Amino acid sequence: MELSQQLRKYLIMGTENCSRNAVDILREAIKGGITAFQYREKGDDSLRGYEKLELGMKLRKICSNNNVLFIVNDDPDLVAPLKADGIHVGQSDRKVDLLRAEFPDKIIGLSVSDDEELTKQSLEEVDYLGAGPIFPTVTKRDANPVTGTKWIRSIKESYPDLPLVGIGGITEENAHQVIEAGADGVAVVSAVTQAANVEKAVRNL
Ligand code: TZP
Ligand code: MG
Repeated sequence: MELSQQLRKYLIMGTENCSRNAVDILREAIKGGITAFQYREKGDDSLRGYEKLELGMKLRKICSNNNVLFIVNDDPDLVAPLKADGIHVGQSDRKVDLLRAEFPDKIIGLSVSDDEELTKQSLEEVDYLGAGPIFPTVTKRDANPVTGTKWIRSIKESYPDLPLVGIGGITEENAHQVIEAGADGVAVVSAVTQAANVEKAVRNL
């Protein structure tokens, strides 16, 4: 399957985003039809060290068994032990050209939040972009200003062949706007992790 198709319904989460067992949430989300998963163990109360690796191994296995892409957020040291399909980084994380040298065959995703960030790194080394926050979000405390869906259209005009997912404040109600603007997929945290019925929430996206 093309990467752009595999990024269609992209769940991102770590324990801080979950008010119950992350393993259960991932299983339910897979039943609902997510195509990709990002292990983003981030924040003051997040797991570290062996515990982070241990949960990652459980989530990785579930993804492998269900043909769901497994991407690790901003932790190069976890890529090999988890046999991750790729790594996703933000602007202040390890630079993509260094990552590419380290991981020639892995998927590399980069977060961008404005036009300037699109020019700061070599996008030839990037397999997909995560653009946003498209809408207001409460999940990322240090999020940059919202971009709106128009920006997706503008990125796609400049980089038509680079797969792109929208992120930030995406819900069952507004996901269609992100796709209509030209995104290949939607990346969500709270719309799925906080849903009363996770499986249904994914289906409705
Ligand atoms: N990057 C930009 S917005 C965001 C991240 C990780 C958080 C998205 O969370 P939610 O709950 O889907 O708005
Ligand atoms: Mg980061």
